[in-house]
Amino acid sequence: MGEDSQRKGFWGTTLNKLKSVLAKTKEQVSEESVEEQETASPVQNIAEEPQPQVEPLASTATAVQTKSHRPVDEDYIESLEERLIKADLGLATVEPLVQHLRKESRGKNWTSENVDIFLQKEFSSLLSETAQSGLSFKAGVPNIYLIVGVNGVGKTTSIGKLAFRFKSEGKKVLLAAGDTFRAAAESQLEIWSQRAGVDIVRLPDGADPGAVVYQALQKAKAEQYDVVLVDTAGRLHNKTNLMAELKKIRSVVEKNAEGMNVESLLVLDASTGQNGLQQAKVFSEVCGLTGVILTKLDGTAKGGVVFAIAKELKIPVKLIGLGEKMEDLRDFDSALFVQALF
Ligand SMILES: Nc1nc2c(ncn2[C@@H]2O[C@H](COP(=O)(O)OP(=O)(O)OP(=O)(O)O)[C@@H](O)[C@H]2O)c(=O)[nH]1
Ligand SMILES: [Mg+2]
Repeated sequence: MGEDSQRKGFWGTTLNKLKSVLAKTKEQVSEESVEEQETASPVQNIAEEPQPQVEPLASTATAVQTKSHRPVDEDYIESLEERLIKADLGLATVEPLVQHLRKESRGKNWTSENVDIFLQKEFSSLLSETAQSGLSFKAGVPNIYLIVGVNGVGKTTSIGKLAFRFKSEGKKVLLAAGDTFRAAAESQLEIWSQRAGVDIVRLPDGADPGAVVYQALQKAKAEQYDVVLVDTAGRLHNKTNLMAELKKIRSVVEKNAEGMNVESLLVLDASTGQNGLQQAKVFSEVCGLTGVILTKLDGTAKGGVVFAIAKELKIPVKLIGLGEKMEDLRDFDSALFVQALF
């Protein structure tokens, strides 16, 4: 089976999974939202406004499809608007989209099928606001990928997956254990380095992450590594400490990566909801993000926040995580992503 058909197979499965969530009662969905809130970290609470209840994006399309002969009147548009907001797209994205729909459909006897086509076009054009590309890579110099994000989103796992991918492509890969806040985090990265068969720079527990990154960059230059993947903490004692630490890591990279290719990638859990936009804003100020890795799309993934991130911050999604295993990483394909919503 070719890569392409494998991906289509995946999206088909994902879509079915998303649709099956529709069968859940509203109560179940509410319970999950409460659980998510309870486990939120201090940084995940960056957004102070109340978050709308999250619903799978596919429910929007399915709801539209089941009423396929319904005329598009004001009631219809209002209920669609509500669903889009619940699907994590965010008010700032939904309002202009719905206004555009009103304008386009006026006097044309549209049915919900026309709306489907309209939405597909709109979603595709939202994602095209950022140039869609995979990770950048420059041959002959170390390529530094700084991996950031709040705790538990999948940073360390994504590094393991990336290490495996680069290694399979024949690249010389080094991991930097920059999450020195928890000893377990470094051990977790060490396990990934063994699984992927790549090297790691790790300093004694509690070391300065800036020193880890410095040492990794020196080693990468001296020993001609192609790739350095830098793990970072997702949680410190508080948000200010975390941001100060990331700033420091970033400045160590800037001072020591002359001529190298550097990317700062934000890892986002697909089910985070609109809070993901706030996370992207905060991390973008500190680390100048070049892309997003959207993880956990294998679950009852929503992921609608990527539209808001593309629209407001112009940061592209570059990779997606589809599970916990080494090979569960794919390049983001906006056409397939939009298709999977329908
Ligand atoms: N289903 C699924 N699980 C994932 C994916 N990516 C990561 N996980 C799981 O999410 C959990 C957290 O992953 P980590 O990689 O430890 O997350 P982290 O961001 O490094 O967390 P901290 O180091 O605590 O900040 C683990 O149980 C992973 O196996 C994914 O794409 N799909
Ligand atoms: Mg980690």
